[in-house]
Amino acid sequence: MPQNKSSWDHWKLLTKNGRQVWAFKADSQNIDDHLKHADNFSEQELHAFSDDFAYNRQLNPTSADQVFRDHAIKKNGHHYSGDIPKVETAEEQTLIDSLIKGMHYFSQLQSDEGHWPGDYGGPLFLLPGLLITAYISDTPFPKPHQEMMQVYLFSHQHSDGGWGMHVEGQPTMFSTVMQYVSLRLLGIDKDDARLRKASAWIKENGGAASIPSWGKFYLSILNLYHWDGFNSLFPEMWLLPTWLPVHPSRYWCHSRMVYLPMAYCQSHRIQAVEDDLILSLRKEIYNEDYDTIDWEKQRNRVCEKDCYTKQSPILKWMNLFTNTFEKFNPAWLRAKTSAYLIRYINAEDAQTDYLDIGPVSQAINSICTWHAYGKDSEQFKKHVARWYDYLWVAEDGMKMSGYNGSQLWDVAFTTRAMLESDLGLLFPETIKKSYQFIDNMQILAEHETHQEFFRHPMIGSWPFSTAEQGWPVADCTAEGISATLAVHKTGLIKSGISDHRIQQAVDVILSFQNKDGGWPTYELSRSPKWLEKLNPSEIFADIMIDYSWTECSSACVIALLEILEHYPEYKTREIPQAISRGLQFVVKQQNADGSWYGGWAVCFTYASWFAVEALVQGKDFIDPELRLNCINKACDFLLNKQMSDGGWGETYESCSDMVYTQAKTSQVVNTAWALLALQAATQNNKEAIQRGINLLLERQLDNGDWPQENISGVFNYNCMITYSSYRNIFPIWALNRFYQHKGY
Ligand code: LAN
Repeated sequence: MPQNKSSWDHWKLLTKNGRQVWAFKADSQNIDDHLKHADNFSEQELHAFSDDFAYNRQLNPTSADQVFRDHAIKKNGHHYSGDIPKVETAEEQTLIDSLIKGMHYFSQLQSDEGHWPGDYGGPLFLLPGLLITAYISDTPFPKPHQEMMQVYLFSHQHSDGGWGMHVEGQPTMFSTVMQYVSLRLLGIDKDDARLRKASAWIKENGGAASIPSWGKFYLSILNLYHWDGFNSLFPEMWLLPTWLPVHPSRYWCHSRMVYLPMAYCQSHRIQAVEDDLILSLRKEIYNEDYDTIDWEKQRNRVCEKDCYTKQSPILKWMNLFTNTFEKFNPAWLRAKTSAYLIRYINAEDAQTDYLDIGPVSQAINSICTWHAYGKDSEQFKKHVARWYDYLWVAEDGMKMSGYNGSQLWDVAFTTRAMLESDLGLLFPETIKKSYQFIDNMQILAEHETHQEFFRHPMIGSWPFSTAEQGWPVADCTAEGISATLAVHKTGLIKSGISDHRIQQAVDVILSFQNKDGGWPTYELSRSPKWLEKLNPSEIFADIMIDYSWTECSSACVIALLEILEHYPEYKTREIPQAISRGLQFVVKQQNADGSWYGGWAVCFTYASWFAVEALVQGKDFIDPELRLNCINKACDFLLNKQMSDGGWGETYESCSDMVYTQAKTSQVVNTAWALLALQAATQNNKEAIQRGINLLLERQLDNGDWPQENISGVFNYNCMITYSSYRNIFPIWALNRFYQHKGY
């Protein structure tokens, strides 16, 4: 329910071509001027934040993006005045009314440039990274921002004093120490009751010495851990020949781009100046006397609440070597390494206009740039300007987003969901704006340094967020194509994305297919799977190389199938071959129980939907018996998991435990995925489908929205991320499919 409070109105989201920045007391739409009134506040106004943004994580730790949504409805809200098709049966009329209400509500949230801004929070280790960066570089955020960050950090504290790795997770050492330190950097007194509880949690669970490696890194930067306690990343590895499977250019791009600036920081042993706060913190988070800690002994210590991926014996051997090397490393070699690292960091900054690939590297690249060029340098200032692209205001306070947004992804899905039936055409302006946005987000040029710094060719691709962020993603390219074709099919648009550009996108998709037939996320798998044995993170799994995934593969297969239909003359040999190999990969990924594991959302219902959709549409490219068998098994699996109220519901534990984990109550997003799969399978499951549809209809709110339930997204098995638009997109899609199939 809307619970708008007066200080919510002090914050306003400004957007420009997909860029999103929250401004304090903005009086214009000028995004470059968003800090104009950041100093214009009274103490009273700041204090009101903690009342107005009061948040009860017991009710649901995943926030519902109410601030943005309330503002958008206030600004754009209007009654639906278009047609409402009149039909004979009451059931069908109810369905149509619900769909129109759902699409009308969601259309009002669309930005002028055509995307759906939204909360992309969830992980709790991101904001601390940025606050540590702000502290060491002495570049504090304006007071109103700081106050809102405090609100957020306290909003997600558990009653035992700790914090989880993500908003729904159980407390861990990594997260609890990170939030504790952040709150202290934000000026909260150590005797604050909430912080005393947190400090007690830390000490009871072994103290900060047992923080996992990423925490050791951040604490070392703050001069709260000794660099000797951090297993060396062996920065010199970057100078080894690139054909070696361990060369970092072969890592998954997210790991590569995080370990790159981390290696720079380690190579210089960057650390904050020892001030009173640091000295005091050393007493607050350790059980031991800080000065007596034997740091080398701490390197492999990990609090058991945090440990998700155990260090392998090979990694331990390798650490022995790299830590020893670190002691004897000649200065000239270090200087050469460091020069290479900063050159690479500069290239990534230039290629992404300082957004960098994600929130972790954005903050750490900022530290490197500050260290290399100083606080007054242009490079550092450009970094600081981009900090704000990663901040988001919701009813739980100000958080750091998991990316600079999910812009392209949400627009592509929404377009496809709405155009699943011709009811979507009742919203031509929404579709046109979406198309315009998709048009603007396609990546049309290569960077000068793309080859030198290991980038996959990307002309014609689509990114997950915005073109200026500029990292192409395989399945985002697929969704970009599918959405474009869906719009072209309607005849609504006369000119825009040309055949040539679509074919360029197809070429990119073809170039992304792995040897195993599947599709990865951003780049081909560049090393064998055994490299995973060197995963040093302790808290994430499968981060070392870019693997093939069921969802990414299915999305690419589906896009290629659609291309065959629209462009039957294009690449007549390669496309069918790629499709068959892709489908074989998908078949291989199926579990014995008929499900597929989802790597990027919760979880088995998500991936099973993608896989079933690909298998259904790919009927001419796979053995019919095999295909039918896989689809039937998948449907049996899904039917088996249907809950008594007709819905489906999984929790995030499905992702981390890799076992289907039933939620206490059904979830609209899981229900929609299961329904999309079952309906695509055109099986005789009418009754089950009808019960699921009824649940979606019942759960819809009066204003056309659906409630925000459990967190939907995930990465690296163990960290969850919010997709606030999923609660609208997928119910609309599933209902629209029901209408299209005349399922009533
Ligand atoms: C994303 C978001 C989108 C997601 C899909 C397109 C949905 C997926 O099908 C492929 C993988 C991809 C692109 C993806 C990869 C991992 C990301 C980038 C994220 C989940 C968003 C945030 C996450 C990133 C790794 C978070 C930063 C944290 C670190 C541990 C570096």
